[in-house]
Amino acid sequence: MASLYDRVRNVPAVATRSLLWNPAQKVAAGFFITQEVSMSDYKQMWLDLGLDLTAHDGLLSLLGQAYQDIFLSQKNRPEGMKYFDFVMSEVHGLRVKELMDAKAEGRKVVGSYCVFVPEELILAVNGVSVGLCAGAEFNFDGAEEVLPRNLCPLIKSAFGFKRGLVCPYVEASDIIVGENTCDGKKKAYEVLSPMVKDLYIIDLPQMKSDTGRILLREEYRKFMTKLEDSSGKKITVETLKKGIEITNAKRRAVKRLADLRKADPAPISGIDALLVNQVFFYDDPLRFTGSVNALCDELEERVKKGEGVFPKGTTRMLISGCPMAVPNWKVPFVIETSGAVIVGEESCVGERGTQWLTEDKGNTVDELINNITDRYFKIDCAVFTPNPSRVDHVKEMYNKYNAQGVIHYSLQSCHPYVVESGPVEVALETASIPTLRLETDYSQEDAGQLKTRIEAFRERIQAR
Ligand code: BJ8
Repeated sequence: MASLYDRVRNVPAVATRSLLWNPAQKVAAGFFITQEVSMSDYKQMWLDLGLDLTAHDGLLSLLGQAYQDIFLSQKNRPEGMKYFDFVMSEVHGLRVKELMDAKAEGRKVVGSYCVFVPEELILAVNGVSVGLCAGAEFNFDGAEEVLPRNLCPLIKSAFGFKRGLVCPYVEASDIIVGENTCDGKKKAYEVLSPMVKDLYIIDLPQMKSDTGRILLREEYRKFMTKLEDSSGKKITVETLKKGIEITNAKRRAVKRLADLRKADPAPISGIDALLVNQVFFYDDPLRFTGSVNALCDELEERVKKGEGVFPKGTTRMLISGCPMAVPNWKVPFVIETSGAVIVGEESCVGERGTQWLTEDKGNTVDELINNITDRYFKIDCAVFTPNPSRVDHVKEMYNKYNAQGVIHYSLQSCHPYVVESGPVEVALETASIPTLRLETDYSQEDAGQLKTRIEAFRERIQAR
């Protein structure tokens, strides 16, 4: 089967750029356009960033079609999702233009691949934090020229995008922050280093011990210095408190959204809620927070009226496992087209990444760094050993969201999550929580097989 990279090169010119909406569609979506940017402006921006325009146009076109099929074809979508449709329609356009404008004002764009990179610190130097492209099977041939074939698709995707010159975020980043988490990422950053202008690595502990916490705090202090040196701005109590406030507000908004999914019928589909959690990593934080809260206002009304996206009584699933970066929508789409609704994500693109707030009390930068360390040290990524709080969190979410089954999702060759999936399944099944373990990649080849297994799992739940 042709890879996404091969397919984008064969997209007819007339079909290109369908992901970018025209102005009338933007107005219809309720987006306030202060500045109209022409297509030729974008083209020049992408050229200036060094993108491969042919491959990039083809990629946008295919993503546009996928978006239409997966998101826009849903019934009973909340009106508030139009904002997120708009953001996605401009994810390589207007949002990148905003980043370029921020850079022109002297602000630093900081790209990353992990939720251990504290946005609070980036905001404290008036920087812009963005997640980098790693969610599609794009140019894996190019990635496999420098990486082993049997590596996690998320890492190969990051290299495929970079080497195929189609990710404007990685090209716009002044600093790319890597982290010593899994072995795959840790070693891949060594290979990435000569390909990007400024790669900074945060060392992370592997155990939740006292020394582990000290290491994390020292690493965050060093990262703070790196940001100060790069931006020429000193972090103060005031700027750091502001960064904490903005980041916490984002987290509160997505927690509010998560809470509304307790209702039956679910007021929003899992695939739309996942999209909101994905946009979390790209959008302007204040605008994002306002848009999520507006969506929640609407969902509250739906819950009061007993309205939902699927009929009351639809089988409720929780997803747990590896993060799903844009446009990794395969498994949620298969679940929600197999007679079930997803009511929560125990994932870094979901509650694992957002459940904790950062304490904002403190009179010194040092005290605030301690608060940031305390907050991030609670993240129960499977790279930690042992990692018992993750199972506790899955159980808690299962009860809180009135789920009926857990689908554990691992990416192939992701050793931390694949290995941990066994003990997680045992712990959940022992607690009478039906669990299905899936291991997949970014291709579409196993979609049919996944559907068969998910439908059988749903039937097993219904027969209880
Ligand atoms: S905190 S989950 S975002 S490391 S899927 S690259 S673990 S082999 S993405 Fe992650 Fe940070 Fe942990 Fe979250 Fe490695 Fe697994 Fe690939 Fe992964």
